[in-house]
Amino acid sequence: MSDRILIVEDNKTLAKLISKKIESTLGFTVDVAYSLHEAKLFLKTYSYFITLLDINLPDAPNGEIVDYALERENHVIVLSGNIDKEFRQKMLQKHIIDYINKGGVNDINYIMQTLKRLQKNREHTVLVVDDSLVFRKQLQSMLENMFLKVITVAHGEEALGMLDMHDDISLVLTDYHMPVMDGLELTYKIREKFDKNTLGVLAVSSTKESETNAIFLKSGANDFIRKPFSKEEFSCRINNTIEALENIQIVTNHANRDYLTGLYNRRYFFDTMQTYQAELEESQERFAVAMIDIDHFKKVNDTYGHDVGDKVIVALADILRSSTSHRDIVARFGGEEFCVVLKNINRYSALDIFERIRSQIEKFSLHIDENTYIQFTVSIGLAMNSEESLDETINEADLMLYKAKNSGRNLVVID
Ligand code: GH3
Ligand code: MG
Ligand code: MG
Repeated sequence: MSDRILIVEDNKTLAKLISKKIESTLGFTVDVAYSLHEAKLFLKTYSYFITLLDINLPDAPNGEIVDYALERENHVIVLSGNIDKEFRQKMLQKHIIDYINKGGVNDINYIMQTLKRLQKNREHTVLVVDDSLVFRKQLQSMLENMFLKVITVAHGEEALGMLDMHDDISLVLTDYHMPVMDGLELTYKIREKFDKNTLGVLAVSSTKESETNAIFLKSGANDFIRKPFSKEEFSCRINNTIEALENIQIVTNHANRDYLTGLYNRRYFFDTMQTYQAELEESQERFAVAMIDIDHFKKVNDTYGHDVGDKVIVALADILRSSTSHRDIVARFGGEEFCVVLKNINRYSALDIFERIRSQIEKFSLHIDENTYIQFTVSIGLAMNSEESLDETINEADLMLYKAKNSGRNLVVID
């Protein structure tokens, strides 16, 4: 995907202002053209993430640039000083992403927000559920123009199947009237499995059914859109819902993760272990708990300073993360102490894995500057879960860690 943006705008001061802002805050490479003629040269040379197009140019006074860019499959945002309603509607009927007024400080901020939104949309997938092929295609095309990834299905049953198969779907956009399972029933079913903060549901209903919208919201939809809708309302509602989900994710991350390393914190560790242990009740699956502590860490701080000490902690976190699977749990309990749970594993393999981690850390050296490389070691106390409680297993691992420290450090000890 291209990371270039083209601005076509004959007001040089404005063009430079927008271009500077985009380059400094969003990191895109920006090309600026002052006329249709120049724009054509750029469009022939590069492919663009977005083109920002002024519709009144010296050699193209009536938006000719918009058609030219759209014909070549560019993503277009129109910049306009023209507030004529009819003209605006005419432009919005074309396959453009947005129609933005320009000139004011707020307008420039809006452009930046829009670009940021579109950039992040590339990470989201929307599941479109509609029994009408025509409507499905139309929604798909609008969403794809907003840089969202799209999966389409024709009814509710199929939608539930898709949600089971794809764990990267952010938003379900569902029609109300559908055969087999309608939008409401689908929303109920989705909410039995996925909560509102991790998977958004947007319902599309028609204007005639105003009470349906309330029922949709009560059954767990995040928002609804009434048919017929304008392209602008559609994209605002989609973007708002996705943005709300992202914000919840940010807050949740702050609450669950350790600020320095990005690893889970102690609180989240116990939360997620509770869920895991509930899942385990029936199965014979065993897990290993390791308490890991850096050896003589105080010396690192005393010799090189607290900042370097922090870098060592981060480096260790990275090693632990990269040498375990995404199903395992790696948490920072505090200070220079970490707890790692390996799921679905036996005693022999657990010991093998932690022995390898210990030895990898021993060989690792952290580059601080030209003359400074830091090496460090860890002691690891390991315990397998048994009939006992999680607390007891952790205590056992702690005891083994104590033994490792007393037996000379840089060791893995198992009960
Ligand atoms: P041992 O081998 O017995 O574990 O010795 P140690 O020096 O690693 O253990 P001790 O518990 O005596 O010291 C731990 C030190 O870790 C003391 C504390 O200042 C430092 N520390 C705790 N949290 C942080 C942190 O977030 N950053 C840095 N840089 N240091 C920290
Ligand atoms: Mg102009
Ligand atoms: Mg220590």
